[in-house]
Amino acid sequence: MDSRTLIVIPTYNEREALPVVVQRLRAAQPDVHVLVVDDNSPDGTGELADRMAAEDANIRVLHREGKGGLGGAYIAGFKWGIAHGYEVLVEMDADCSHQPEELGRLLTAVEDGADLAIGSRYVPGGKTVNWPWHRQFLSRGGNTYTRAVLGTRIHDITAGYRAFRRSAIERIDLDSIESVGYCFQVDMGWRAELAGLKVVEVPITFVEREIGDSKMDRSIIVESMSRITRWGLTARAKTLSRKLAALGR
Ligand SMILES: Nc1nc2c(ncn2[C@@H]2O[C@H](COP(=O)(O)OP(=O)(O)O)[C@@H](O)[C@H]2O)c(=O)[nH]1
Ligand SMILES: [Mg+2]
Repeated sequence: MDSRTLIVIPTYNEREALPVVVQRLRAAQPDVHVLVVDDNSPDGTGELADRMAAEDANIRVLHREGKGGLGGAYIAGFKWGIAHGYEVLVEMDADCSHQPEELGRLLTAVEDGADLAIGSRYVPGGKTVNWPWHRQFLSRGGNTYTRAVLGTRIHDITAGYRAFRRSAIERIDLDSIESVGYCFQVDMGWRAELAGLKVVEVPITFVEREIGDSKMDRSIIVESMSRITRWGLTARAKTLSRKLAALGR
């Protein structure tokens, strides 16, 4: 895949990490285009991204007013990508946790027919490197809980390294997404499954960042827990009322 592929990189205070990930990405996949979605980072990431874009025609920058969460940043980035005619839209963190050298695997999965390819830590061959135990615990626990509550078949539904076929995003109503934080990933994965799209998990090695700080915080966890629980209960109530209706017939 090529210049019809857009890599969306959301940034908040990633001044040191951004040039590294972009350089590795340019080396690994010289033809893809990059859209940095910056939320007015106080550390000047937005201005840095503008300078990078001025020197490289394949880099663009979307500036948002303030820290609005990962979900909103991706929705804005996807809308931009759809409007600009890209055929494949990729999610990638700025901190090199999603190794650009592994992007080819995701793109191949889409070429081979996946509507959504997820770079997964929890399928055979997938792993994490240097991730503190509490993050591993949270991630494993979050995925186990989500699988139990939503009944999803995806093993790493919180993963943020993903490639979407354009038509897959067009099938999902982005304007109806309320998830603000990292819960956006679960939201998109589940919606893709419910829409009957072909979701494929590709093993990746997730490497914890060496530069900058994590933006994960308690509010992100609380949002995920409450939304996922609500979605699960709503889905169950719907199934139950369908069954009751069938019994009464
Ligand atoms: N634009 C934008 N990017 C964000 C926001 N929150 C996190 N990010 C970016 O999302 C990516 C993942 O965040 P990170 O802190 O590495 O999360 P972690 O890997 O779960 O610890 C990074 O590129 C962050 O800069 C936000 O509110 N707005
Ligand atoms: Mg990270």
